[in-house]
Amino acid sequence: MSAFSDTVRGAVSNGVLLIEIDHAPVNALSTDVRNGLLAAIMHGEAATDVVAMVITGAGNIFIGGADIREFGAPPAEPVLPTVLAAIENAAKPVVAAINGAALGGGLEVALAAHRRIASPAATLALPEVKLGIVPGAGGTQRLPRLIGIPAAIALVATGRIASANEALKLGIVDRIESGELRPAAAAEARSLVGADLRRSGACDVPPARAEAIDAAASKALARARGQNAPREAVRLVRLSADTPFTEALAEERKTFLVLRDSDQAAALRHVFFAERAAAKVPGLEHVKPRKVEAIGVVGLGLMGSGIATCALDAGYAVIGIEQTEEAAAKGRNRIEGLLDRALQSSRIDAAGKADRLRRLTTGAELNSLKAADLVIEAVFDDLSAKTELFACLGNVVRADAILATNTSYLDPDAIAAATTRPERVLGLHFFSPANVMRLLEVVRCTRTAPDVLATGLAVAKKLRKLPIVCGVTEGFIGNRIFSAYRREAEFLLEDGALPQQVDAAMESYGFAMGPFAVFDLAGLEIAWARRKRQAARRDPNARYVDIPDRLCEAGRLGMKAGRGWYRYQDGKRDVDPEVTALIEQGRSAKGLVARTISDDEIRHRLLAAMAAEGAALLSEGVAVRASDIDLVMINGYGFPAHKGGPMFAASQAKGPTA
Ligand code: T1G
Repeated sequence: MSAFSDTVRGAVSNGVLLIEIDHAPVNALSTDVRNGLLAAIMHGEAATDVVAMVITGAGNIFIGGADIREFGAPPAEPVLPTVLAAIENAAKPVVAAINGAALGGGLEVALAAHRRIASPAATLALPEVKLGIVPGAGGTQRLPRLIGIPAAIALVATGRIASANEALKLGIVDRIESGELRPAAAAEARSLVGADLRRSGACDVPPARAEAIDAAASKALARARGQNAPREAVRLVRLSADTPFTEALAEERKTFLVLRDSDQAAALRHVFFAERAAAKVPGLEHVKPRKVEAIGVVGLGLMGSGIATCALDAGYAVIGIEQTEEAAAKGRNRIEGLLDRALQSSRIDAAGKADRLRRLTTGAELNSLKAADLVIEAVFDDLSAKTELFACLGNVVRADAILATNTSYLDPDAIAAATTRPERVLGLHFFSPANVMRLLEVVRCTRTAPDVLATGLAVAKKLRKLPIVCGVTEGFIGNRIFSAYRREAEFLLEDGALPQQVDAAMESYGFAMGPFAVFDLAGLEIAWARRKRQAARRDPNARYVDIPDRLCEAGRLGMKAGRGWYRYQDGKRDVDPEVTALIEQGRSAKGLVARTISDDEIRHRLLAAMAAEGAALLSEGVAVRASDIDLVMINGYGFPAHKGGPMFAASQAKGPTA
């Protein structure tokens, strides 16, 4: 193979130039790749022994997109649009052999080719909006020309990944090749020699009814709360209906460059790399995880049945245990219910459900956990119940089996101490619903052995969770920061704000729900019980707001009770003057006079409170890095991803928060 650059090489066989991009780990379109690709196309166009070309990727990825690491600097020549114009306008046929993920600029390369053949495992997407940008090399103009505007909006404005089959149905790819992809693509390219080549940019946009376009747009933007990129993506795709291709390309490029340098894009890039960094835990680089094939779940209530379901989804054998056979049967029904819901929404098929149920055993026989490599307890969050259980488990499970607790607030070291081998205990703190929420706090107890922690991380990855390692502290990372958020929100009430004002300020910042609405959703009784538990050891000099206690004493326990910080009727949330009165009574009882508090101050104080608690977690060594804290708050507590998380936001803050 001859080299067109350090990362692009090619070879001619039977008149077809096969161009291979080999830029580990994901064949990203770095400057060197763009240089090599352009050189290869120009060589192919000029070479007399070349009649057609095929572009493909080394390994099992086609092209992972533009090189995100280059986003900090101005784009270097040749920019991707230049390379794609050379591909699209080539006189000789160019076929894209999509051997794996074709994402962002990678799919744009394929769209510029004259034909696309995919392997069955290929995945295709324009995920740019997840990075706060829009496609910058024709994706918003070539895609609608192939699949129509509504379908293009559904993909570009959400960044959703399409499978090879779906891409074939939509018309993104022309064929799926389950045999040898490269020779098939070469044959396809040869078959196009002399034919009228289909250049996506020159295709007419298939007609679509205005209502269909509007429906696709509002559906795609429903969850885009405060994010600019999805809205811009819709605008650009709509443009393809009536704007000449070249003009629309220029508008797309301009928009891409503006968004690329925006705060939202910087925040989402931070999140992208934070997710990659989170899996790298200092000290575990060379530690081999233990083999886990069978997982035991003790307690099949709301959390336990969710945990069991996501373990089944990941391919594990699951042993579900309850105190009685009757309770175990109820637990099994819950799991079957979750699988039925997945079946109804086509996330699994009937065979998938049957396979999962085949791998599930349930009962009240603790001894059946002898077969488990890992046992996760999800029983009621009570210390004596958990220590008693762990003492039993320690005598039942194999010596090399790992024990995990799903506690949210209790001390996992105290739970571990109930077993004879605390080194094999760790915390696996799932978030509800456990089969849906990506976040998983992997708690390293004081005695947790390195390979036990490494196993926890490996299992989390297989469960398709986002594992964040944290040390032992009350509430771990998420709940500890959430407590600081709650505390400051309550201070704001005493100082002069009202729940609806605080919530509106945080919702305009980007949270789907403000703090008081979230407290009501979760129920006020849990925090109330914890405040009562902590009362005896609370620092008398520390500021304490007792208004929430008054609410709970008045039976206002939250949404489930029909009233909390708000009142709820027919699912609707309303301000309740009774709460305003309770807050005013709380202030006057302390001789406090309310003052006007701006929305800026509210946002500033709540974000600062979260960042300060995050800084404490870092200095205590509970969190490994600041970006882990950002990921916890984004994936577990609704912090808007396009703000980057509390630690990132604090690092960007230039005064009152917009
Ligand atoms: N650029 C630079 N580095 C990248 C990268 C990229 N596009 N994608 C991944 N990496 C790094 C990542 O940081 C990690 O590094 C390593 O590769 C493995 O990644 C013009 C402007 C491709 C599905 O949004 O979704 O194109 O931590 O752990 O699980 O319109 O990576 O080892 O040092 O994720 O096998 C659009 C992003 C860009 C796709 C592979 N593309 N990547 O998943 O590996 S914008 C994307 C992914 C664009 C154009 C616009 C995934 C993957 P390190 P990994 P993986």
